[in-house]
Amino acid sequence: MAVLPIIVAPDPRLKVVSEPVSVVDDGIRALLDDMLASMYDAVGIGLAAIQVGVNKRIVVIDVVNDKGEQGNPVFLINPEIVWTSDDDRVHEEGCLSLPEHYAEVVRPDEVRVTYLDRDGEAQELHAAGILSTCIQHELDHLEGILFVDHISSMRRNMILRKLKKLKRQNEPVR
Ligand code: GNR
Ligand code: NI
Repeated sequence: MAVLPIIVAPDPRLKVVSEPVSVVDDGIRALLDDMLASMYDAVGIGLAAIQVGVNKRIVVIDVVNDKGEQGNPVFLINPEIVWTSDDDRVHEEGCLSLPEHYAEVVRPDEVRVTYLDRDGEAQELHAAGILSTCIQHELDHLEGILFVDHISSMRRNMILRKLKKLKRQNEPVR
């Protein structure tokens, strides 16, 4: 297993629409394991493959339980939201590609999602609460969308400007 570097915005790679997986093979399973290791290393609850530079429709999620523990990972390949509730929920979101920035985002409260599991078997999942928010956040990544695309352009630009400045400061002097 390898811990892969996570791409930080602004970066054109985060805007790419990811491609469906045609066959769930050992290569995909190795990628899932690397993504999970990378997510735990970065202390996240979800990760989309595009965040480690792979434009495939693959997501790993492990939300914390009421004791703040992880250890129940879900692997979603070619996930599709097939139903959303009429009710919305608001959650303060973060993103490993927007480090140290948070904003409240409104999304449907509950979703049903179909996907292939790590054995390539078709599955369906009903999610509420933080799992629902996280699934929607990750599926956005597969379309090249970040949580800042759901907030005002003023707050989005402020966050992206700060991240851009940090990148500039971290660049070696030539
Ligand atoms: O670690 C993460 N926490 C989080 C909190 C609220 C809503 C969504 C998330 S996902 C995020 C990890 C990440 O960037 N996944 O793409
Ligand atoms: Ni994210």
